[in-house]
Amino acid sequence: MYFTNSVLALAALAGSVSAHTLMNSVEVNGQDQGEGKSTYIRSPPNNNPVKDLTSPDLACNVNGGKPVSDFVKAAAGDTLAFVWMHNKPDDDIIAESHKGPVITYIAPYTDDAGAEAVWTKIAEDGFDGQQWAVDRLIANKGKAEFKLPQSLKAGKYLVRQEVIGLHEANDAYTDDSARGAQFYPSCVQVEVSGSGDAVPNQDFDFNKGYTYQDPGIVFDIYAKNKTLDYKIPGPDVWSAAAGNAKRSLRIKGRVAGQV
Ligand SMILES: [Cu+2]
Repeated sequence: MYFTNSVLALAALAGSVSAHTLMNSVEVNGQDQGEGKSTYIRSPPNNNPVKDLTSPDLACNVNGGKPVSDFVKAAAGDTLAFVWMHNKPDDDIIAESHKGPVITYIAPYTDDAGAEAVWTKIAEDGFDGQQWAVDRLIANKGKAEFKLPQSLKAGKYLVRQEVIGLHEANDAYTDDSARGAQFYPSCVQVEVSGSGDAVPNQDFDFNKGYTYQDPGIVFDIYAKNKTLDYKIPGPDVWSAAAGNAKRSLRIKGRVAGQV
């Protein structure tokens, strides 16, 4: 009895202090594809962040190298929404404190963990002068939308979306392992149809391209003058996805940052 109560109390405590996040499902043009955890999403075992930039888990999280059985089927040009949750669908999504960007990348399908130079950025959302991408994620019930490039070549891909929590990112993880930016990467297996011929070509490697010298990774969100200048980490959005970027709030953010 005592044991049971202690476990419940600990579980409640854990739930309140670790307000992390996890991807649960995908929508294609507004159509729910059903729960995707460990079905078409290479889901990690829990909602904990990755903080070590040298870890292969930075690419597709823990279990990232374990293929799952299904693929989301979508056509080039479709609008996808990746849907996040804190612990269960339609909950508070992620703690409001976890302010930061939401970034989406694509790579040719691989059975391995994706910890290599294979990634291309297809969407990003940062700070628009008033709100962070994470604020919008919460307001949008956990849905982060982006468009698959119309010209994207048909085939199997991994689509990786990450939420970055910057609430403790004024210290680098290497200087204080209790702090540092919190990365929540999640990789979805997607089979794309269409007649395009654009092949993602940025060859970005998270373990090399994300560094503790990057001002988008070691950043003080509480310094108001700095948030206007927040630079999202990683390469620019791929040219084939530029139309996608134009519809993103990031452009408003750039304007706000320049005013
Ligand atoms: Cu957290």
